[in-house]
Amino acid sequence: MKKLISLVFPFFLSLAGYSQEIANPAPEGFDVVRSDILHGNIDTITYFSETVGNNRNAVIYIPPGFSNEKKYPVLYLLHGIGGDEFEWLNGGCPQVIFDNLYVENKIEPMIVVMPNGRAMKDDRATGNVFAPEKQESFATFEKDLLNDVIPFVEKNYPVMKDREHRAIAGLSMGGGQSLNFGLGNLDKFVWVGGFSSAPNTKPPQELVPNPENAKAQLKLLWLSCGNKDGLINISNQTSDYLKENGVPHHYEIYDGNHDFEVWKTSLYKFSQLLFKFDNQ
Ligand code: FER
Repeated sequence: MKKLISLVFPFFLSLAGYSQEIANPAPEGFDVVRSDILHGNIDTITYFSETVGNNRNAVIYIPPGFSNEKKYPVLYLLHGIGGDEFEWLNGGCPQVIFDNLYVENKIEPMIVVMPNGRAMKDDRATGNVFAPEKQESFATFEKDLLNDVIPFVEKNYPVMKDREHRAIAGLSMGGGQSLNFGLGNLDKFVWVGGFSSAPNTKPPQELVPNPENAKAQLKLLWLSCGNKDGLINISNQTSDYLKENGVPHHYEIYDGNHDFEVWKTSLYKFSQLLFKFDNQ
C-alpha cells in the first residue's frame, strides 16, 4: 500500500500542476493611507511620441523627501489589457504602498513612471480591448517606451540612466510587456518583474534564448501570480524553463485571483528588492 501511495502521489501532484507553496500576503495595513507620514507626489507628464506621432500621457510618482540635488533610479510600472496610465492609481494605490514602505525604510528611493502601454493614437481602454490592433499596440509600446518615454523622463527628472538603475514591471498584459521588453533589452533593464503575466508573454525559449547571458546580466527576475488565476500556466511555464536553465528568479504564488489583491502584494514585495545590490 505504502509503495502504491509513493508511486501514485507524485502523479497526482504533477496532475495538480504546481506543488509550490503559497506565499504570505502583504501585512495588514500595507495599503492603508497614513496621515502621520510624508507622502510622495503624483503628477501627469506629457511627452511627444515619435512612435505614435502624437502627445501621450503618463503618471509619475515622486518619492517623499525628493530632492533635485539627488539622482534616482526609475521603475516603469505597466498596466493590463483593460487599463491605461491611471489603472495602477485607481486600483492599486501604489503611492500608498510606497509611502508606507518609505517610512519603514524598506525601499530605496525611486521614481515610478506609469505610462500608457497601448501605443496607438486612441489609447483609451474602450470598445473591445482584445481587438487585434489594440493587442498589437501593447507590443508596439516597446518602441514608445525605449525611444520616447525613457528619454523624456531622463531629460526632465534627476534620474540615473544606466541599466542598473532602471526597472520594469507590470500586471497581466503589462507583466508580459515587462518580461518581453526587460528580458529582450538586458542592456536597458536588469530588474524585471511580471505579475500574473498574460498570453502576450513570449514563449520561454524566445524570452530567454541565452540563459547564461540572462543569468550574468540580471539583478532581479520576479514572477508572481494568484493560484486561482486562469493565466497561471504562463508564469508556471516561464518559471519551469528558468529553473531548467539555471536562471535565478523569484516566483511567488499567492492565494488569489487575477486581481489587484495579487498585484498590490506583488508590488509590495517586488519593490523591496529593487535597487539593492547586496542581497539578491
Ligand atoms: C488573454 C487573456 C487575458 C490575453 C490577454 C489577457 C492577449 C490579458 C489580461 C489582462 O491584462 O488583465 O487571452 O491575450
